[in-house]
Amino acid sequence: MTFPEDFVFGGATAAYQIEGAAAADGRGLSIWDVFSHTPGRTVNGDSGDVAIDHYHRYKDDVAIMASLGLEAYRFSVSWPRIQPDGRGRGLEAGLDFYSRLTDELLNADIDPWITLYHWDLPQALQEAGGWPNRDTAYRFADYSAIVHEHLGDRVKHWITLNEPFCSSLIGHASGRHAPGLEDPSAALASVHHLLLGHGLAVDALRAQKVENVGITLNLYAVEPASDDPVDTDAARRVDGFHNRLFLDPVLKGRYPQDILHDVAEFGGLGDVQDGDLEIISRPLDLLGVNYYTRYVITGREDHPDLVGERTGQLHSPYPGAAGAREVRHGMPLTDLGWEIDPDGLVDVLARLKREYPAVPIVITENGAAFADPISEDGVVHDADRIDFVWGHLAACERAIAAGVPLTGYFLWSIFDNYEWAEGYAKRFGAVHVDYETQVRTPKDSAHWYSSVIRTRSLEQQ
Ligand code: GBH
Repeated sequence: MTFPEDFVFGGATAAYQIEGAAAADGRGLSIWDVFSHTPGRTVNGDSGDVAIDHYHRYKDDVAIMASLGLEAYRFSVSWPRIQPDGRGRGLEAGLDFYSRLTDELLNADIDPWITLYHWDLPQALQEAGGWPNRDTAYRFADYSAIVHEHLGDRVKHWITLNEPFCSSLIGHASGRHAPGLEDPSAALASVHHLLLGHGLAVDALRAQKVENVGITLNLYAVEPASDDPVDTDAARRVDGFHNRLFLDPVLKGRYPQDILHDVAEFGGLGDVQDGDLEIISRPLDLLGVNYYTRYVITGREDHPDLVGERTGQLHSPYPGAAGAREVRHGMPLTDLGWEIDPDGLVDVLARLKREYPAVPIVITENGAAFADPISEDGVVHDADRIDFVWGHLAACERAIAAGVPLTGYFLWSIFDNYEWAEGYAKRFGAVHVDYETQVRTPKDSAHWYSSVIRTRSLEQQ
């Protein structure tokens, strides 16, 4: 089978993970600057201060993407480059950077896709209460309007939020991401305010005649480890927090009743006002799906195959369901220990088709971290990454054949980059970056992906 002519093959990044230049041109601090500079928060104390210095090397980076034949590039805008304090008029230097990047991409025949928020909230807004404060939603809509005003003439695809699950529940419940809180009520209030911010931003962009706007969610295939009610209830909750708590309000205009019931003890989702869900469920032109793995879930504390501390008791991102834990299900692992399960992607897409109103779906991220040693010949032979992407693109083909309206795939990531709390130790890129010299070297997977794009097919690879 070949991919449809209008299927988009792209690559994705995010501002804080690649740009560096943290103090350049009046950029303000974000919650990730503060978090990464707090001792003990990230592996090796790594921060995005320098990252891959994309802010200064964007022309070289666009040239590399062009040489690989990328059709589209999804990047995020750093809010504190545009509004150092999270409010007020847009900073010229910041807007100019994204304008030059956009032009460079268009000249290279690469379609720019913008994510407005990939986790870097201005620290000044955090100090005013952050996402648990309703006002942040309005600040986000203002900021979104400014960015679209400057780039909307050239950028035709807009994503409001990247993975609100992470910003809310990892940032405020398990505390593994900025702002590093462990406060279930704050986490749940931020779920609602992030989604409200999404809806308000959609309205702001529609007022400017945006052509394509959507949201990106990180969705998982979730299933119970057994038929035991302890496991099925734990899996129901994990599916609720990861998938339905975000899909239902955005696509159906209501929160899932069972999860609302489970979190009532923490004050529910906080201050949900009349009319909010109408705003949150504005019609979208696309749904972005980031898919990485399947979770097989147990509620048994003594399950023999429990996965370490990530979903462990101490740092659970699931308010009221700390006992819900992931178990291994025997699939091969990436170097971050994530199980490789391409069939899970088919399951996620089939579920969207079955249970939600139809909307064009784009895989806005999929990829894998491996150690990626450089071999004697000076290149990275990342056969494991090729296998991973091949498997997931084959899953996309199966989903399309089954009638899922899947219209694109963005590899995470094009370049090695700063993997948040995991620092620089694990590499997601199709292009290797030497963090000492900033030299970029396409890995085998980059050349392979390039030929997939050229032939629009997985055959003969
Ligand atoms: C995406 O997150 C992000 O959008 C992207 O920026 C990131 O680089 C990429 O995937 C690869 O991770 O165990 O609590 O410490 C995917 C969801 C959220 C999965 C954070 C791993 C670790 C959190 N990721 N999570 S924790």
